[in-house]
Amino acid sequence: MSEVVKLERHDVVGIVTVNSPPVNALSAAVRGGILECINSAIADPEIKAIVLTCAGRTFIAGADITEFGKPPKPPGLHEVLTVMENSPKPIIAAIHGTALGGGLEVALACHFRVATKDAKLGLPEVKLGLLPGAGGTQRLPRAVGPELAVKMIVGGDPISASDALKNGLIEEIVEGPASGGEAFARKVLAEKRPLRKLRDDDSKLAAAKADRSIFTNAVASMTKKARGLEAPFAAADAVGAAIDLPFDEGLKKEREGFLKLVASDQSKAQRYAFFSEREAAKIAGVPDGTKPRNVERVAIIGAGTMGGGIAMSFANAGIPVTLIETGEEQLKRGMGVMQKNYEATAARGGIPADAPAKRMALINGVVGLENVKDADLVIEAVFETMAIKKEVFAALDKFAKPGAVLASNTSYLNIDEIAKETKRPQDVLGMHFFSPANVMKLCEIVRAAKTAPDALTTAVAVARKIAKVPAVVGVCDGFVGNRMLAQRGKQAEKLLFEGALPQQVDAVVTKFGMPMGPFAMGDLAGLDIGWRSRKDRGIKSEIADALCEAGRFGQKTGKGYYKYESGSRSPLPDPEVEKLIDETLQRLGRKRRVVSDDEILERMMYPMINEGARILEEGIAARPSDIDVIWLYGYGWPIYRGGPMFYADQVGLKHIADRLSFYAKETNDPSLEPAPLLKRLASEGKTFASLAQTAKAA
Ligand code: 3H9
Repeated sequence: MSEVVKLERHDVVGIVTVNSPPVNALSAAVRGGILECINSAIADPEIKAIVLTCAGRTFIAGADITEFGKPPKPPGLHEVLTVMENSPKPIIAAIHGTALGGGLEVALACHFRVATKDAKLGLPEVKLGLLPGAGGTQRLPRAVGPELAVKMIVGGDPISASDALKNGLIEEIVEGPASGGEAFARKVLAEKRPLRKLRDDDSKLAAAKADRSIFTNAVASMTKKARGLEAPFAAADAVGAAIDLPFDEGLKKEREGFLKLVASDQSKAQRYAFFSEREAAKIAGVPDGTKPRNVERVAIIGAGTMGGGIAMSFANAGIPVTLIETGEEQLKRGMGVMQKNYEATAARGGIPADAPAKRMALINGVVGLENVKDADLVIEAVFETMAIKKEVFAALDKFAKPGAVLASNTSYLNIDEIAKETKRPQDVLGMHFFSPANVMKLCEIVRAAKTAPDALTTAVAVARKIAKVPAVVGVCDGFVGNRMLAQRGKQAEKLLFEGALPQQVDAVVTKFGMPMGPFAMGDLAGLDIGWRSRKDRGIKSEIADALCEAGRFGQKTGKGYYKYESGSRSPLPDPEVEKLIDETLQRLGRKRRVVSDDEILERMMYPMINEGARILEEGIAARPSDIDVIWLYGYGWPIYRGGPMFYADQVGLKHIADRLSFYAKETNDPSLEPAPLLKRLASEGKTFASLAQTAKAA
């Protein structure tokens, strides 16, 4: 008898229930249990119809990802699905929560599907660098037509139960999964409905068979943003096979594609990212089960770009916030920017037409810090200077209710120092959002020396609630992400002095898969900010200074490291910049040399990895995977490369340490010498990942 799947009989209906927490993934035990129970139900003469349902929070959420890369254990999912589809008795999948990946493929092999109204159905395999490998690419197009199938399989996003009903993926929306499934089974028996095997039903493929552009157009639109990724294209090919080939041949094609992807470096990186993201939500050093504080009311201070973006993140998640400014004027401006932003998104079709009004109604703009008094969580997003932050926190200490979590959105200032302004440092921490805060998923949660464990779990829980990916970091200048980025920036600038051009450096970085290179990013952020701060600190950076002196502040002035045509954000290489670099180098008595793309890549990536090693050594990040999560979700690191520390392990730490030593000498820059941790791991032939394993074993 299976431990995780049970068969019960309710007179003529056999109820097969999967109970394998947390998400009923299709482990070998679950596959074996389903097969055993379905076979028993088929053999039981009393049973006339079978319902497949799940206990716990969700229907089957997919294959058990932890089994990938290990020797396969019988029975295979195909074998189970073949028995189910060929069952002489109707099988009804009764879905609640999420039917994802292999879970939806199980449901597609059933003859009928019903779901609760909040259920979500999807084939998200591409997000793990895979394609559906248990018939999903062949059965889903037959269930919903190739256009929607391409959207779901190549894009990877699930659809709601109501969309599933509209498109023929389910037959009914039910109240409870088991009871609804059972009632539906009785209806099937009473009406003597013929068993619907999707494999034999090509009716929804006819249009695309006659006009293949239906399929190719859908693929073109879904792969527009798939730069560098293998899986979406392979998944599209497999759906194409559903249109072009008989079912069994299509299945074979799908299988080949799946096996190739599951062994690919990209999928390994994407699976690593999946688990890293979940690992990051577990806070090192905080006891399991530390309950977050209750957060019902949230206040945000500052309606500028960051504060507004953060407020929008809450409103997007349906959570009301109070947005506080110092004056009516600033508040009006901030509210106007958010309104416009929402309207532009709605005009593009990104959100429904009524969403701007609904979301703005959740943002209550007020003037005066005393309005924080009811908030359980306050997020400060005012001007980035210590004196102002201190003033705000001193006021918060006066007005905020006891036990409220007080968070600063600072991107580099010392939270310990900010916390000292209050008599409750245990409630103070950082919640560092990334710009644009309503879009970027990362939230660095900064743990100060006295931050209480439950204040930390509160910040992590809230971040997850508003669909952010939290990663806990310690206090240091720039925290994890910006501290590493600073190393890249320093090298980028040095490369210009040695002979590279902005467009050459940026091209190497974007070819690697980053959304933008350092110079295009500088132009976007505005070069005048750094210029002003250098002047304040008496620092010089000859090329950047020369650009600013020539009025080139970046995109906002139509020229910076690049030039921009009016109304366009596309950077165009500018011969004037090359001339300006040449003149600066001549003035400094330097000669340009040819810098290879390989050198650029190494000097962009390895110093950041080196800084990552220092960050780990200092305990600023608890795990290499936390650093990777920060880069994946805050800086657009390509998911198929897993993150900088994962990438370093792939390249080999010895190679990286050797190259850093080489550049340290070659460019006379001792800061490039490999960090002690990197040196040690390299000499022991180990990886960064080995640190996480050692920590787990301890
Ligand atoms: C596939 O199906 C391939 C097939 O086509 C072909 C086969 C031949 N496996 O996210 P949560 C763990 S590919 C193993 O925090 P939520 C997760 O690590 C798969 N473990 O919960 C975490 O563990 P821990 C296609 C899994 O409520 C715990 O469950 N399916 C799996 O926020 C809770 O997860 C997918 O890609 C898994 N499949 O969200 C769906 N899924 O507590 C992947 C989760 O130790 N899963 N875990 O950290 C999800 O999207 C979300 O987990 C889900 C729940 C929406 C289900």
